[in-house]
Amino acid sequence: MVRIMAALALAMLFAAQGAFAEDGGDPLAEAMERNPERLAARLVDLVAGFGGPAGLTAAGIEEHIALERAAARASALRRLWAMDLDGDGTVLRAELSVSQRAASARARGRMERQFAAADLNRDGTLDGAEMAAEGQAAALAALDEGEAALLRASLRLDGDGDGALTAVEVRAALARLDQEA
Ligand SMILES: [Ca+2]
Ligand SMILES: [Ca+2]
Ligand SMILES: [Ca+2]
Repeated sequence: MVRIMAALALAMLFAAQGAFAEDGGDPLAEAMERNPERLAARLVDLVAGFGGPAGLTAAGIEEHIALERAAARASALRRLWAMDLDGDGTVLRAELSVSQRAASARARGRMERQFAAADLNRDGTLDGAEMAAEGQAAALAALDEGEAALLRASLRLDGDGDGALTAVEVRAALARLDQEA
């Protein structure tokens, strides 16, 4: 019974991988093919920045994704909150106007655009939920799901299978690619 379950689990895993490949959705293979040098530089930087003593683990990759997104979210929210002149958690069009008067000509247009994009229900006010949504959109624009999938998939280059990716393993994977080409 246990063996049947195991065989079933394996079959399901391969079926899932097959479906994944048919989508053309192997972000790692695509990135390696497109620009191997750039991918290697990116991954080696990531290993250096977020890797532990053994290398870059799945947890380290998630930390990197979360930090990148949080930084983008924070700067988007900071821009919006800077316009909340009375600090009540909403930005009225009147507050936008005062903020725009204090800004450079170039910034005025950008503020207008950001305000319009964030005002989802088009009532001329940004409420807390709209600002949070804008922050989340900025976070995903900084590091989208495709990029996150690529970074997560990079653990497949973990040559010794210890769950941690090292710079040596990244370079070895690219060297293998060179030999195959
Ligand atoms: Ca306000
Ligand atoms: Ca609104
Ligand atoms: Ca390893």
